[in-house]
Amino acid sequence: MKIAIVSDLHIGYERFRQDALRQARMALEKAVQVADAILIPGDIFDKRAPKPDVIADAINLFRDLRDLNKLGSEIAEFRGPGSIYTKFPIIAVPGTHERTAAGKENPLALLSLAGLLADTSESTTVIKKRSEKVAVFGLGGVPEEQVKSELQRLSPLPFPGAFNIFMFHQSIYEILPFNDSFIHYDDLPEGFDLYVCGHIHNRIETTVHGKPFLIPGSTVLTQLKDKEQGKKGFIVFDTETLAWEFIEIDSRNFVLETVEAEGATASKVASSIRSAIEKAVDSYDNPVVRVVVSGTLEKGSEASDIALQKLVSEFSGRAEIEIDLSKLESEGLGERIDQIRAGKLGNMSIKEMGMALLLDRLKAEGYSGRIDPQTLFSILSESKKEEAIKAVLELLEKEK
Ligand SMILES: [Mn+2]
Repeated sequence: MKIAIVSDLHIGYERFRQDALRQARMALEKAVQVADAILIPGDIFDKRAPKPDVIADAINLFRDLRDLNKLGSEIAEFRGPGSIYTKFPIIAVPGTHERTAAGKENPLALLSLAGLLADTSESTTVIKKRSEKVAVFGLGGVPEEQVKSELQRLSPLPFPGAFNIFMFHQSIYEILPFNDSFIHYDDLPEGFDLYVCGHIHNRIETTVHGKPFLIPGSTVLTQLKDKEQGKKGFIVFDTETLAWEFIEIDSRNFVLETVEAEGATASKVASSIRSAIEKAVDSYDNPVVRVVVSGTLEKGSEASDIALQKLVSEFSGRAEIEIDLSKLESEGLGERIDQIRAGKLGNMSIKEMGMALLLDRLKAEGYSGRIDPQTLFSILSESKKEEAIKAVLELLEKEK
C-alpha cells in the first residue's frame, strides 16, 4: 500500500491564512491521487478553538477529498476507546495546537465525528486493500513531560498480520536537544514497522529501532527559521518496497538574508536591507523574506533611525517582509543601558521622563479632563490596562 504522510497543515494560521489553506489543499489533493491512505500526525488546525469560518474551510476541504473518492484502501477495523464514523482512510491525531483539556472535544475530533476522517488517538485503525492490512496506532500531542508515562499506560502493541505504523506528535530530544523532558528515540514502543511524527516543521528521515522514522514537516511556513527555506510537501511511503519519496507542493518561497551593519549609518544599512530584499524578489514570485541585521551602527545612529515601515511598504504586494533588528547594536548603547539601570535618562529620572511624556501627549490631545495628570500618571504606571481603566472610571464616578 502507498501511505501519504501529510502533517502540520495549520489551517487558520493567521499570518499566512491563504497560504495555509491553499497549500493544505494542494498537498492533500495530490496525496489522494497517488496514495491508498493518508496519515495526518497532528496540527490540521492552528488553534484548539478555530473560528467557524476556519472550521468551514477544513470541512469543505475534507469533504472534497472524500468526494474525489480516489484512495485505494478502506478502514476495516477500529480498536480504541472512541469511535469512528467513516471507512474513508484519512487517519489523524490531534497535535499540540489542537490539544484541549481532557474530556473536551478538539477541532480534529469534530471532523472525525462528522465522518470526514478517523481520529485514531490512543486507538488502532486498520485499513485494508485486497489482502493487505496496515494498522495505525495514534497518540495525539500531549505535554512533553507526560509522554513517557502515557506510552507506559497505553503500551501500544502491533496488530497481528498487518504492517504496523506508530503515529504521534511530539518533540524528540535527538532532533531538538535543548529540553530534558523531550523523549528519546529509544522511548518509542518497539515492534512497529514505521514511525510517523508531526510537530517538527522541517523534514526528518531517520531510523528508530531499525525501522524508518519519518517527519514530512509542515505544509506551510510558520516560524521563519533557517531550516524552513526548503520546499514544502509530503511523504509517500510504500509498505511493500519500504521505500519512500518526498513530493513537493508549490509552496510560497521563504528566503532568509543576513545584513552586517559594520559601523555604517542607518541609511546605509537600510539600503543594504533593500538590496537583500530585492535579490529575493528578483528570484521568486512574492516570497516571504526575513532579514536579520547584526553588528553595530555608526555612533549617533540608532536602530530606530532605519525606516522599516517605508521598506516594508516599498515591497508591498511583491514580498512579505520581516526585518529583525534585535541583534543590531548602537554605539553608546551600553552607556545608555547603564543609565536606564540606574533609573536615569540624562538628568531626569525615568518617572519624571514618563510624566513629561504624558503631559506632552495630553497637551497635544487638548486634554481638559477632571483627573489631574499626576494622579492619572500614577494610575497608568502602577496598574494593568483593565485595572487602570477601572480606577479612572471609579475616580470619575466619585467626582460626580
Ligand atoms: Mn505544528
